Amino acid sequence: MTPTITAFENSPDRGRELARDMRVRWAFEEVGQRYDVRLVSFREMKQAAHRALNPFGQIPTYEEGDLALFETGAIVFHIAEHHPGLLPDDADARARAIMWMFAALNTVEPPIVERGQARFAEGDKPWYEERLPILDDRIRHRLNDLSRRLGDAAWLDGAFSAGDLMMVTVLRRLEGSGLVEEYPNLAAYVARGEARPAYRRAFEAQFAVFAAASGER
Ligand SMILES: N[C@@H](CCC(=O)N[C@@H](CS)C(=O)NCC(=O)O)C(=O)O
Repeated sequence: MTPTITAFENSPDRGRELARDMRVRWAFEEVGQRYDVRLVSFREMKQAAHRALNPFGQIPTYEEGDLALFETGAIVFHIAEHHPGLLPDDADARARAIMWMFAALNTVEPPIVERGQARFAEGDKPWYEERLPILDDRIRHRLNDLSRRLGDAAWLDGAFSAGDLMMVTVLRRLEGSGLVEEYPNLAAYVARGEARPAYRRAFEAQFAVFAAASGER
């Protein structure tokens, strides 16, 4: 059965690969699983039919037969568990790849989300300019440690895994901030992720939705 995910009908990021359906699309592309996409408007996302899939009224969601999932961590993990290619066979390496998925979502993403939300909700407030360096330093705190751990390695723990997929998409949310560029090994890590053919295919599919909605190419 072909799974169906939801995505923004008109993404506020203007097709810059930041909407979180990108993670799920990328995972599907890495494992070679076809998928369908149902586009939803902001209004639809907040209505009962969508909230039955995701009580928080967000995208993406995942449906396959009787199974409905929300949270990109859960969705990517589900895809990785059911297809070869995103989690190592060795039990310990597999546990570490899963650990990196959690690290991306629980330890690295929160300060990045806080920065984005501050710009959205407080960008026009007098304190915003003063607050921004504090938020940036919180992110640097995480990036310092991540950069040190990654060192010269291509990926976080041996071969590319769902942990890298999640970490790259989390770091991409810093696009335009200049923060990742302060760490050449992290910038190269993100670029390596973006250069993967599966990433490119996922991006093209996601961008096509934005281009069709906006008339851009
Ligand atoms: N923790 C959730 C976050 C989902 C999320 O924030 N989705 C955004 C799009 S990238 C959204 O739906 N935003 C609209 C809203 O929250 O109203 C996940 O990883 O799936």
